Amino acid sequence: MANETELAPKTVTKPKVERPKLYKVLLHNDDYTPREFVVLVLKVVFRMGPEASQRVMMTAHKMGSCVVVVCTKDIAETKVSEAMDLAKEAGLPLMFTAEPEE
Ligand code: TYC
Repeated sequence: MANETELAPKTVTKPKVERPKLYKVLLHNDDYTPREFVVLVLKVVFRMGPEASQRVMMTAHKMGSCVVVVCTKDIAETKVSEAMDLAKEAGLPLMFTAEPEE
């Protein structure tokens, strides 16, 4: 005869998985960077398609800034420095920043 006694664990541990804090990458408008250069950076660094990069560039142009992507702190900071490096190399004042999402 099989033993039907259920062996229940004395304690049940709830898995505590911390969600990583998310950061948004912002694109800032300026008066000097050509629109085509902004679109190029969005395509190359953020792997955005032609329509999305055009839309994000135009939003920053009209509103002053635009969220490009929301991701982990690590990725956000890497993307910002890659984008800023391209701008610096080209001698343009184009600005990207990363900040924690509320
Ligand atoms: N305002 C720039 C121009 O008129 C274009 C531009 C758009 C620059 C978006 C930065 O984030 C930016 N040439």
